[in-house]
Parts: sequence; C-alpha cells; structure tokens
Amino acid sequence: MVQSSLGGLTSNEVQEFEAEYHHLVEDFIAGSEMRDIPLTLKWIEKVLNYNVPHGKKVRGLMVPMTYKCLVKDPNETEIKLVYVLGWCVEILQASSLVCDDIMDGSITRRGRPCWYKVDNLGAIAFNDSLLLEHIVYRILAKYFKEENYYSQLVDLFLDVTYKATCGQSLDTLTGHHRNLDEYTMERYKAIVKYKTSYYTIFLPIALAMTVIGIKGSQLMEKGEKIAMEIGQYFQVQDDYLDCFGDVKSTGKIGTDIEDCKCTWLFITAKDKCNAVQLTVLRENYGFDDTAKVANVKNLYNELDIQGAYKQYEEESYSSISDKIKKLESSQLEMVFCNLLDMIYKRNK
Ligand code: DMA
Ligand code: MG
Ligand code: MG
Ligand code: MG
Repeated sequence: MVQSSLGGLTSNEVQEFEAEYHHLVEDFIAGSEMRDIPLTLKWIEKVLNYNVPHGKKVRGLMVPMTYKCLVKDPNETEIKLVYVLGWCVEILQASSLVCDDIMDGSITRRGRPCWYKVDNLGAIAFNDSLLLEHIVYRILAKYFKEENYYSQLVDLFLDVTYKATCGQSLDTLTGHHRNLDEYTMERYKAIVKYKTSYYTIFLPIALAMTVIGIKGSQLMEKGEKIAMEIGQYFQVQDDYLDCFGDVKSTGKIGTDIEDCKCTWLFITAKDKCNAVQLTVLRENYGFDDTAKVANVKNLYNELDIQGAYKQYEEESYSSISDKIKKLESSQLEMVFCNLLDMIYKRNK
C-alpha cells in the first residue's frame, strides 16, 4: 500500500503517515473501554482494516500536506496529531463509502467486493458505517480532548458530515425520481458541493488550519470558494472514471448509468444531443440492463463526451490555477497547487 511522493510530501512522509494507521488501530482497540465485548472489538478491527487503509488516501494525505505548507517549523508532536486527523478523514470516508455502495448497488470498491457484499452482510453493513463514523469521534476525544481547539475539530467533522449526508440525499433522490428534466448543471453543482467538496477538499485543509490556529479568517473564506471548485473538478473526474475508467485502476465497477445518476457526463451529453439522440438517451438511461447501458455508452462516444471531458479537464485546471494565483497568500497558494497536482489527470 506504499505510495510514492504526493503533493509535495516526500515518500518518507507518506510512509510515516501510512505507518500511523497501524498504531492508531492498535491503540484504539487496546484502549477501548468495552473489554467486556471482545467479539465486537474484533469485529471493529475487521471493519476498519477492510474499509479504511486500501484507498488512494488522497484526502488523508491532504492534512499533513497542508500542515507542511503552512508551518515553517513543524514539531514532531503536532505532526503525529496531523497524521491522526488525516486518518480520521479516511475513516469518515470509509463510513460514507460503506453506505454509498449499499445505496448505489455497487459491486466492487478498491478492487475488492464492497463491504456489504462480503460474507453476505447486506443491511448489517449499514451499522458498520455508523460504527466507522462514531470511531472518528472516539479518536478525536482520545487524542485531542486536552487541546484548546478540540471543540472546533468536533464541530468541523459534524458540520462536514451533515453536509455530505445532505449531498448524498440530493444525489440519491435525484436518481430515484428519474425526472431527467431536473438534471441540470445547477442541480449537479449543488449535489457535488455537498456530497463531495466539503469533506474531500475543505475538511482536510480546515483541519490542518485548526491545529495551527488559523480560524474564521479571511484566508479560510477565500479558501472555501476554491475548495468548492476543486471539489467539482474532483467529482467530474469521478463521474468520468465511473464510465470510462479502467476498473484495474479505479477498483470499482461503474453504476452511474444504471442508477440514473445526475452526472457531468449525462448533462454534457444531454446538452449536445439532437432530437433523435435525446430520445435514445431518455429511453436507455437509468436501467439495470446491459444492452441499454451499452446504448448510452455508444451515444456518449458518438457525442465525443471523452473529448469534452479532456477539454473540461484542461479548462478547469487552468481556471483554478489562475484563481489560486490571485490568492493573497503564498502559503495557501502552495496548498492549493499541491492539492491540484495530487488529483490532476488522476486515473483512480
Ligand atoms: C460519492 O459519490 C460521494 C460520497 C459522499 C461517498 P459516488 O457515488 O460517485 O462515489 P463512488 O464513485 O466512489 O461510488
Ligand atoms: Mg457510489
Ligand atoms: Mg453515490
Ligand atoms: Mg462515482
């Protein structure tokens, strides 16, 4: 699971971050107050180890990356705390994904069966998603209770989780209602802002800033807007990879077309369609039917959606880069540039 250097972090720092995961889980299990239910503790360990450490870790790594950019003279104790927060973001992500895969009816995640598919867990996995979410707050209490910014950390996680849950609601209900007329760029932006941007981009940066003691500042306000834009770029990539990515790299079999999701690909296609193509799209989009899914993919190819995506990727990268350059903080500029480089042209 070792990754090469990422976003200005050395490969040594990435390895340190990865190693922290094992200490964290060991300490968490060993220090649990629930010694009387060893079976559950074993289960928690299994849930964590299956769902948390096997991803890209891009969100988790953003916390130490931001810290490193903003602090001239980092100290060991704080770096360790920053790694712990990075893993808290990864645990929150795991909690969301366990639920997301149930709702989206996905089959694989990170190259293996989705958790709810393991040992026929089905709806039991829903509680494991809750377990993962609660573990974040147990870890925060364990490592940060005495810090003067403890309540800010808790508020941040609660706020961002609430937003992501609202985003997931909008995402899944939009797909459930299947009213394709509602699938607009405006709806897409709203879904993505809430379901992705806050917890993927804003949260890791805000966490590092909270440790450093930057709060409620103009810096944060300026940062939030760019974070939303990078979040959108990140989700457009995710939508693209769902349909056109290589499963060997993404580790997940796409489900967006079957699930009738309001994706960037769909909106872009809808915009480019003539009347006949629009009928094809309407008649084939949103069914769990291999032939219909293939018809949608053929239409995407006919409309050169991959070309439109490449163009979006370039334009988005340069427009975000321009906005980053206009930030009046060289440190924050560095944070966002590193972040953009971490995800630019990603294939997983
Ligand atoms: C996922 O959106 C968003 C959250 C909050 C987990 P998605 O269903 O497109 O993600 P994925 O493609 O990873 O299933
Ligand atoms: Mg999904
Ligand atoms: Mg989803
Ligand atoms: Mg997706």
